[in-house]
Amino acid sequence: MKLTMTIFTAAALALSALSTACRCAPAERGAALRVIPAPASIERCEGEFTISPSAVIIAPEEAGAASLRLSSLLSKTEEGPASVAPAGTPCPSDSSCFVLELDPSLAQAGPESYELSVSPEGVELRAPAPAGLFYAAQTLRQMMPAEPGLAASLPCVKISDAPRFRWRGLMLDVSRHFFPKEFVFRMMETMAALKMNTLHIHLTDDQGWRLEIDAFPALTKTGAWRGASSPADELSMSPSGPAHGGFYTKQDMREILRRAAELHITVVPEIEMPGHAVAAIASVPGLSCKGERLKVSTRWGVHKDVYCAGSERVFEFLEIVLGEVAELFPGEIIHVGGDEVPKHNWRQCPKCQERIRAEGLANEEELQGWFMKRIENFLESRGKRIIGWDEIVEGGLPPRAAVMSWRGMEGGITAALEGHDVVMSPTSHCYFDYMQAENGEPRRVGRPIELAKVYGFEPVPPALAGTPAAERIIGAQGNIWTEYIDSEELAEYMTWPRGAALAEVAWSTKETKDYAGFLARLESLLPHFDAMRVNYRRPGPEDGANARF
Ligand code: TNX
Repeated sequence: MKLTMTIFTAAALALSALSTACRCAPAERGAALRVIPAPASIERCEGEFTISPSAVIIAPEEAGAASLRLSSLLSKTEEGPASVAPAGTPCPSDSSCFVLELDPSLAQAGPESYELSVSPEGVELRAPAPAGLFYAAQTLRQMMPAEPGLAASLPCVKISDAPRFRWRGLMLDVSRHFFPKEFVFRMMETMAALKMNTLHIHLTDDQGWRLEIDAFPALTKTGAWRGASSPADELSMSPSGPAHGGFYTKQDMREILRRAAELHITVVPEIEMPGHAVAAIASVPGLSCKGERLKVSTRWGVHKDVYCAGSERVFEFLEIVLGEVAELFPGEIIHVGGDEVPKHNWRQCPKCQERIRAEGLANEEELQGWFMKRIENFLESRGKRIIGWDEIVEGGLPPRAAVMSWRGMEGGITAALEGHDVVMSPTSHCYFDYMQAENGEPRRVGRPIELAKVYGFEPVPPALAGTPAAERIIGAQGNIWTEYIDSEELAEYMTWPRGAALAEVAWSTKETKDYAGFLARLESLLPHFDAMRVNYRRPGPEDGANARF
């Protein structure tokens, strides 16, 4: 055994001497690897690496998910997973080896960065943190055939990669239509394959409350269910069809969070306030200005009934709810909504008017600002930060709040100039509930946001480019609102491949962006979607390389 090892080590040394001599050159743009999002830097080297059926993964324990992922990727279905050996194990001579290494000297490029080197004698994945190793494994996955387990060879390359933005998000609206946890797992798997790292889950709205709250069982007993509404036109303001409902128990959410952690995804829960709150108002007495009994809404759009800003009961309620949410979700950020809040009831409400007087506020806009600041204060006491839709800019931003700019880029620009973190998610490029082409789509919702349009999105607006405020733009997000998305199949169809275009917007450098190249690489990604049984819209002639929007 010792002798074999010595011979093997000598052979490996000889090979590594060869590999240093191996010639590498920067990859031509068009000849880039078939990987989405495009890595920051790729060198193509001579030769290839052949994966043997007995591949061994040599990895430190902390690599966890990355090594498991690689092992299931390399496994032949009949043979079970490839073996994983602890760091330092020498590569057996009759195997091909994938060596994963945590290397703190790479820390400067950030925890999600990685280096991947494929040479004839082996594959090396190096990163400063487990997230980087996980992304290196995702890159390898796309370099390999979509069907796992086939004998394969990889072109020799040296990749050095890191994300442009730290928030690479998708928002899933589970209120308008509920999607079970298994669907959330699938969505996160697909996101992770594209190096997206933030799932914003829109848990409450007028049409349904979707998270169990121990202190208020009525929120899900009543608030998670809406009645049947009279059949209406497909795109009417009413959710036509049968009663609808569902919710996540705390246990369900813990499972989602466990999966998310394995996939290096942060889950940002959204608890909407002060508007989009009819499901809560219908479930717990005393939350609205007028105090009348409402039903969980069976119509879409903006509702005039909102939480009463003058009532202490509302803050007691929200603090209990947010306290449970803060305890359940490990991420630092909680989304508190803030969009589309009609001020009509507040104008008529003596308690709201008294609050305006007592707090010395100028008007109802400032009352919303005061509301959000009070909530921020509470959440800060629980170690959390808030993010809200860009309307929260109008009433005066809470000091540490981040902003999600949706009505355009303006709210985001103002917030960034004031020193707040901003996620860009404008309706012009990022609304995945809007249709994907003018013709032939299953639902005609919104104006078309074509694949090329999403790909062309630039999260840093010209007004900020080159200024220190540009650093405040922390990322981009696609939003899957589900008023008209009532099945898992349709949700995936609307999300992919536009989500892949957005993943590239958020990860890749501005300089590597190239729509024609993206389309070519997409051709190799779609079989991976097929293998994962993920539905998507196949790009049509209208999405071709010349498409410009
Ligand atoms: C606006 S985006 C909304 C949502 C709707 C969406 C439909 C935002 C903060 N509010 O409540 O679902 O448009 O596209």
